[in-house]
Amino acid sequence: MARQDKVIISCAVTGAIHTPSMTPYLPITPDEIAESAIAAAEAGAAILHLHARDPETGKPDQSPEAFAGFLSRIKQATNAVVNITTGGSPYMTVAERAKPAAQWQPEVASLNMGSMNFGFFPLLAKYKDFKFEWEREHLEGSRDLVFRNSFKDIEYVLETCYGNGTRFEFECYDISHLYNLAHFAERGLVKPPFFVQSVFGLLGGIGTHPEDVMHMKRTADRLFGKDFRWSVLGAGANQFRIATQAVAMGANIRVGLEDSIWIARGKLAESNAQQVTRARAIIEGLGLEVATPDEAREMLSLKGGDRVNF
Ligand code: KMH
Ligand code: ZN
Repeated sequence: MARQDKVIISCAVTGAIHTPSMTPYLPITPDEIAESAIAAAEAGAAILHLHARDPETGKPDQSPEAFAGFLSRIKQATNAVVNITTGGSPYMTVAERAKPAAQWQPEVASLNMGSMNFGFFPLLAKYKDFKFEWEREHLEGSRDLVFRNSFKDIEYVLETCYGNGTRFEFECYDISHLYNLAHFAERGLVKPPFFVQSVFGLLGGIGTHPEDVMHMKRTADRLFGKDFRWSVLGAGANQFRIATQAVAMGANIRVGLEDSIWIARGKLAESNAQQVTRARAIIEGLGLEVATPDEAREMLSLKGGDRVNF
């Protein structure tokens, strides 16, 4: 892993997994997403990972127009790097998922590096009442949900986005996804430095044991040497324990309500900024410094905030 003096905080503002009935603090409308993202940037997030939702129902919406309601507002109000999801929702096709990043040409887009079962149905044990019918179906349907990211799907995202100078947050939910990234690197279809986002704790992906985190780093070190920047996210209640371990090991971290709606055991996070503030405290508590957006651009070789299409 490349040595680094500064730690990048990414904030994933709303995502497509949590639903409105789980927390009143999930940003849903374009205004809410913009305000929450801007506050997260002010709290120290250098990168904003963004999804869009239907403003009436909160259902994930991957139309490019759904992103138009907040992208330029965020760009005007912050210097943060905008990262547009190509994961969308695991229920969508890759062609649908890639559209917003292809159109808006952000500095960073996510790129999911392998297929996996994606089970969030265990949340049905916790949540019984839903404001919108789609929420129950969304959870129930994940018993039989494969988040499809075949080699052809990954090639498709690369073909539609790489030519725009967009670079990637390579989302790796398991060790095999690192090998898939190494395969694309070998073919010369992706260029270093690789921004590897290791995801821990989703049902269908790698677990949350400290050994899982160690093994992810060991494997990435062996495959990519100095050619990668490592970032880590822990899903759900594991978010800050994993973030702390990872920062101590030299990683960057991702937080945000996409990944966890909690700030402490049984206590909902009231904003993305609250989680970013906690992430900052962890980094500074370990004697390290938080990277600014421009430092993140330098570390990840990004094209610059003036070269996006919004
Ligand atoms: N929901 C995260 C665990 C994406 O947007 O590309 C994965 C994610 C996918 O962020
Ligand atoms: Zn996402």
